[in-house]
Amino acid sequence: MYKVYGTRTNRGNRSFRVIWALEELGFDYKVVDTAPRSDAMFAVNPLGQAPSMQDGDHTLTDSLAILHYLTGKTGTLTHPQGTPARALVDARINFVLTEIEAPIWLLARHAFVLPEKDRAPGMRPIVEAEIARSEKRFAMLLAGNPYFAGDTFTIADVVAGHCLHWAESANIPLQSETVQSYLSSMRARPAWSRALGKDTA
Ligand SMILES: N[C@@H](CCC(=O)N[C@@H](CS)C(=O)NCC(=O)O)C(=O)O
Repeated sequence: MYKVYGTRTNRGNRSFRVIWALEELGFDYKVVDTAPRSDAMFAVNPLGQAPSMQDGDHTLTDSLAILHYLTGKTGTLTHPQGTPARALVDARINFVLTEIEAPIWLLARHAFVLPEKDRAPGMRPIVEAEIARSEKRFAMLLAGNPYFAGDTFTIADVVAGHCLHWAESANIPLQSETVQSYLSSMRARPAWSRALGKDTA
């Protein structure tokens, strides 16, 4: 059984990506409720960051590395290395991490992660403008498809669904109807509800 160190909340915490993917893949797992930067988190991740995951004697860190590890077990939710389909999944993930996650993380760092003395004021309008721009580009890449990387659900959707939801949780309103409707379809997935510990519809 996999042990995820993090929390089931999807209000930003990246452990939700791992839990959601575990639910999509139908793996047995348990969540060990562990706060970032707690002693318990430092015990399983030298950076003290969530998430971390144990598979037997092995401890894995970084949400994306863990997603790739899990998909490597089944060959599902992504495509084989060395194929154009895989390159598309990876490109979409990189887009989300650099153009959506990075600005939201910057806002979070200067709101509550960094020590108060290191926080810069005035981040919110800058970040909102960045996200507005990224949303337009997201909608353009989605191009009317139900999924972000090709015609099936992949870990690119796990990362995208989580980050878009995170934006809303951080009170960054999503302005694109296309993006809103994509996010609704991700939230409607039974595995999303199960990942939150809710009954499935
Ligand atoms: N690239 C890492 C980032 C992990 C990360 O920054 N996690 C946040 C919680 S979502 C955290 O633990 N922050 C506390 C800190 O950086 O000190 C990943 O994707 O797992």
